[in-house]
Amino acid sequence: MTTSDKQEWVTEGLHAHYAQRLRVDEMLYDSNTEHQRLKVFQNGQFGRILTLDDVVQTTEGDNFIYHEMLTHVPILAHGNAKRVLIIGGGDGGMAREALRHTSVEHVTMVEIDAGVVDFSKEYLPMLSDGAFDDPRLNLVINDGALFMKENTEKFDVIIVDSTDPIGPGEVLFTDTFYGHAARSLTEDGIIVTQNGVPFMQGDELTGTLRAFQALFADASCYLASVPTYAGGPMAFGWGSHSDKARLVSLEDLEARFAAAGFDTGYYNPEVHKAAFALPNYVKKLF
Ligand code: AG3
Repeated sequence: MTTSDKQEWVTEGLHAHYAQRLRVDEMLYDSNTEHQRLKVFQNGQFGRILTLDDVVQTTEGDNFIYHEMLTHVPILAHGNAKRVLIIGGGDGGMAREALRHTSVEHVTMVEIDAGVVDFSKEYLPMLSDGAFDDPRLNLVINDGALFMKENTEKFDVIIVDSTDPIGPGEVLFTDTFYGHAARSLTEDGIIVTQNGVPFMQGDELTGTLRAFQALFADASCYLASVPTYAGGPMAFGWGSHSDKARLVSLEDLEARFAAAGFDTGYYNPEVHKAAFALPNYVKKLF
């Protein structure tokens, strides 16, 4: 057999009329967990890739964009975030970025699938990069919606690092879940959510932001392009009981980022401010 005969690809099954295909240089893991079909494979462009039900969740190469934008934007906009809640995020990338802030005292991470955490530790250790060993991290294996419903703690920042609203992730897009989350935020707290690529999945953003408009004084979204979430920039939902954090000045962000004292691959205060500039096709979705 020649090499080309052996070429193997993963075709993403997320959209009805469009697909991306990723070359599998080596399949490292392929099995069913209790909740989902999980694959980890090596790709020449993106490094290690994690898929759930053949939808790309994260890659070694481009995860920094997604994880930095869902952590540093709300944490630095808040300015004094001590308690952070991550819903989902079993690969540990979100915890890694949240814990870079020495001002963050406590991160609770609620992941439904213990299998994702175990396999990520083994096959994607660069994703968590030690986060699972940080004493400030409290890892809870539970259904995020159930956790949120029963939660009595208040958080400064809530990050919903979900899959798309198919399968186990669906409950994380409901009004009920967002209602419980709104009640779990401090007065100046912020919730951010992953809302897919609005050009391809406009309903995802519309659904979340309609719910946010009913629950929060400030409901908006911001954008970043993540290469493996193909189809244009991805949208992140933003909800807060006050617009103070969203309207933070560039000067304040610069001072806070300098004080935070760590380096990033994507985030900087100018990108932070610019991410809230929305093209009309996105504005029209909510
Ligand atoms: N969670 C977001 C996956 C979104 C995939 N959606 C898409 N391609 N439109 C990623 C988890 C990383 N911690």
